[in-house]
Amino acid sequence: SVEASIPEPQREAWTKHEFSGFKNKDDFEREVVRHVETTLARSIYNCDESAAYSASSLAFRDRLIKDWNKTQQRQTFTDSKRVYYLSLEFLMGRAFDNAMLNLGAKEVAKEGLAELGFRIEDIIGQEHDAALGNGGLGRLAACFLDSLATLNYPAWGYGLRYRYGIFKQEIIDGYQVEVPDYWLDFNPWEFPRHDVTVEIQFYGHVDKRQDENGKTIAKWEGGEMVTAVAYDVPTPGYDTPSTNNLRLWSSKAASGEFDFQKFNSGDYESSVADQQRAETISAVLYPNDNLDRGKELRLKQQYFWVAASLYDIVRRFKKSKRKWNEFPDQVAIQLNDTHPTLAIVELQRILVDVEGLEWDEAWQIVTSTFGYTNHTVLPEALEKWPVGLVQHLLPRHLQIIYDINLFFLQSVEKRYPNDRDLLRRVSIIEESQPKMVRMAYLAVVGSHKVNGVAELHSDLIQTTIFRDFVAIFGEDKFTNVTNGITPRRWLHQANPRLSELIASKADGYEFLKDLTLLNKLELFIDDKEFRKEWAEIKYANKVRLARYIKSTLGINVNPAALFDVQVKRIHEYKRQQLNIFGVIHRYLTLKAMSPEERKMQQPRVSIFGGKAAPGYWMAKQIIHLINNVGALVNKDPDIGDLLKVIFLEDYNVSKAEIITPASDLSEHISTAGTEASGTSNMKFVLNGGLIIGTCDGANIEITREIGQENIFLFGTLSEDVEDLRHVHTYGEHPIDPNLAKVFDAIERGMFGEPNDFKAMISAVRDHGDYYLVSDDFQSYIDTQKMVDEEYQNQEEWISKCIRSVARMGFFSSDRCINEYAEGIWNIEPLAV
Ligand code: F58
Repeated sequence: SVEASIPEPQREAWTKHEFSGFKNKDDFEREVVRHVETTLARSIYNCDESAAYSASSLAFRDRLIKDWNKTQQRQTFTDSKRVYYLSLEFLMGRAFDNAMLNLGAKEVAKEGLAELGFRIEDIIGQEHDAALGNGGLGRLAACFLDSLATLNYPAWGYGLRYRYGIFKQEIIDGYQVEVPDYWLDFNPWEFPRHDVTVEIQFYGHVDKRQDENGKTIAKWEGGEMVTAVAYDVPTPGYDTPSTNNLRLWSSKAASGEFDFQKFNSGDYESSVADQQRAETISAVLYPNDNLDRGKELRLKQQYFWVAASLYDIVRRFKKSKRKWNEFPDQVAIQLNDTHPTLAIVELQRILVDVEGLEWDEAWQIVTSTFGYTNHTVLPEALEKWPVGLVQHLLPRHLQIIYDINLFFLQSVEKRYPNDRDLLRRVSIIEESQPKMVRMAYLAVVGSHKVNGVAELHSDLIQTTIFRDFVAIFGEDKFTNVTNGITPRRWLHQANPRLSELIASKADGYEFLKDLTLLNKLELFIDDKEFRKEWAEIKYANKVRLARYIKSTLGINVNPAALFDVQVKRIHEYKRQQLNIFGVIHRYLTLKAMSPEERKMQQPRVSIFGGKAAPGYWMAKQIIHLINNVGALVNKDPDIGDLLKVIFLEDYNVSKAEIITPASDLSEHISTAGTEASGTSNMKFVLNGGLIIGTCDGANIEITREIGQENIFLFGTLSEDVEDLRHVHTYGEHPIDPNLAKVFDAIERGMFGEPNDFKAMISAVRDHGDYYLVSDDFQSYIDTQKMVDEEYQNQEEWISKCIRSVARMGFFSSDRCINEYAEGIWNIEPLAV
């Protein structure tokens, strides 16, 4: 047992005084008061909500770390295989509510806080989101951590501890303005490990020599050192003591780097500058989604994080005193997109240069260790780095990349002699001006499994960007793992009343651990009382969102109207422009009606939210147009409650928890073939909303699961997209007549200065309509019309919602993690 490892003379003292956290309301209150008085040095007289939040979360943190310790000890003791999830982004959102629910202690905390004079909702509202991610990819990593712990898998996440997460969005005069998100003022959820550090090297040169046996030895020398410091964030599972670790690295000047010489001679500025340069590495999250911009600092971030994580993983492995060839039996590493691809090169470097293994043996270990998940086929998002930049920053790594490429191309040449074009196509080095390292190819070559994130997407990568690699490595290397979401946060936490209602029909809360149990709801679809409660909960969630809209924007929306929501990053491929053009079309149609006709129409609130990358001008214009449309429509007396257009500022995880349960309809309308999966589509359906969407990403599997009668699909199919684009470029393509009317209204200045929206219109009319907005417009508005009609029949609508929820079991991130564990990582759960 773990305890037996404590030496006999000390065992009693250690075990007797073991901290066990709070067990009941009284204990909890005592812990809160203790933290208020000692950790925060305050008292009842100046304990405001912020202090109460700090103290309560510290009380929970203490409990988490207890379970964390147990989990880690057990993993070390059983020497079990672990998976390491490498992700540059973890979009965690708030931790307090989640910790309370996962530990099953929310009631205790609620009552305790009430006795201390606080409402738990107000305390939860004090927490700043941990927003270390851009969108879907980062949130997926967070859902995975929740599932890994819940399912008792031995797993660690590795990421960067950005001082600034994704920027805060303000809307000023209808435009997005970015404000820095400094979130670390007070963060009770992390444990700084000032003793866990790694020295990371950059720049310098490589010295190649022969040793006494004639073997070439490469030495990477000189350059600059930066220190990585570990910060640990315990991540609890639901209804299990299993608590995994998320280790985030922070950069600081290497010890000795702070130049005392300069400091003593009075050159404070340059000695401080060195320090700041080191700290810059982990300072900010790059705010682009689905766009790769080759900035040196970004490459520095990647190597810094990858090198620190691998050092840590290898250090842990070496403690076990096993042979190197057992490494893949102990360690699985998953690359969340290509951002950590340098890990492949770094592990090869450690094994060959530092540990002295032969190249082939090392490469065998490396390729058995890594798995790579692809999240996009958009060409502009595929990572490439200029060879010159890699050479400068990581000279040894570039040599290794060239060797990996050489051996790979030799093996291809052997199987396909004289196919020079194939070699050019699959080379890790693109022979362009300047030459580029293709990170996705490196990731494919260096991993044993490559997966896409939804069926359509996995098929597409195998037939487009990785087609040649499928031929070379065989189909078995490529697989699909459809994304999922954690029902703990996205149902139980975001929609507690619905979760409770479901529990009352599904024999308790077991469905939160086995989401397929939702199918028990099918039995109650016709149960009058149940349907009534269901409808009441949806209405209450809409009232909550309406209040939020009122308090932030001062606009009254009618909770009885159909709430139509599109919240996600703003991007042309996600087609918020199609949505807002549709809204304008609706407005023009309503305006043209007589008052009697208008009375027959279904009232609607169109709700948008999402951030545009700061450098993405077109996305910012889309936000501007949405706001200008809202400004006109929302105060038009002819229209009243028939149509409201809302842009919610600063969409993030905690706001998603309010918005998602309040939708009747949500929009997932990307051009077919562009959205790898989407995950908010799953969240909305799980919360009893229907969706309007294209045949893209996970929408297709959602349709398969819930039935096509329960989803509003429209638009071009992915297999027809390329042909249409071809026609746009080389043939005639008249604009859809209804869309032409919308453009006309914009150009007449109905929504402000028409010049502002010229580029948006031109993209469709004059520049080939790459995203097929005009092609899909008529089917989009026809489908929206069907939505209006079907919504009028509330009984039928509610049936569809319930039936959909009942069939959503497949989309739990637990199912998804089990697939990775079995098909890619080969790891087993380890109960604590
Ligand atoms: C998203 N990618 C996909 N990338 O767009 C979405 O379809 C999918 O559901 C999700 O991943 C999870 O698989 C995404 O969010 C980014 O934000 C990257 C950030 C770093 C730069 C490149 C894009």
